[in-house]
Amino acid sequence: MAGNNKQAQHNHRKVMSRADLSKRLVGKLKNDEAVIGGIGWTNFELWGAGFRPQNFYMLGSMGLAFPIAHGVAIAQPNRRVFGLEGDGSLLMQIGALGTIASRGPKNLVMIVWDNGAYQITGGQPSTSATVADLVGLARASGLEKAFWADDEAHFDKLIDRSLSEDGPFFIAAKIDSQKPAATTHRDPVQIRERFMRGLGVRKEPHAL
Ligand SMILES: Cc1ncc(C[n+]2csc(CCOP(=O)(O)OP(=O)(O)O)c2C)c(N)n1
Repeated sequence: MAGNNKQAQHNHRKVMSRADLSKRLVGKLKNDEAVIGGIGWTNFELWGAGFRPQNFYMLGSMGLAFPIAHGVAIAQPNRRVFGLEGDGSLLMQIGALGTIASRGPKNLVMIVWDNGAYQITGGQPSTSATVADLVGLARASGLEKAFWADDEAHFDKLIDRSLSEDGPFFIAAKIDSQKPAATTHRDPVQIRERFMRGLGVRKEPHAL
């Protein structure tokens, strides 16, 4: 059956390391690009790839990395803005893709780490483990530049494209369930203040 073939193809994509891909991404950021890290292990791995004042580490709420990144992209159109999200979080807030596509911010790049699970809460399977194709959902929401990363070299190329071409871009990678080595320092006020100063919107000296 065609459906089964499609599912088989979807599930045989190369599984990569989120730690490795997070480091590859951060290593390419040379122009103070903003990065919004979604809840869960996405966030921990972004923290582990090295603190940057242009990073915002989302704590507690699923599915807000892309909406927040969208807002930052609109507010600062000359800055490239990345949103990183887990599959479970994206699936919870899938309508955000259509909103973003209809607005079409050229400087926004969305990246999904798809481990097919709600890993941080115990590894319950998400629908992307079996039937839901996240790139298919993105395309159907109106995002034309939506791609699966076939392997690490392809991921690098897609990031290069997203840094030099108009977006919005949507890049998804199948990743393993390796536990991150680091944990985000949980201080929401400090995270917010550092981010605002990192983006140049808070100028006055602050105690943090
Ligand atoms: C609205 C809401 N429901 C449930 C939770 C509990 N929760 C926190 S993280 C998480 C799983 C996130 O899954 P995913 O985005 O795929 O990231 P992963 O843990 O796999 O890195 C859940 C269920 C929450 N924080 N908010």
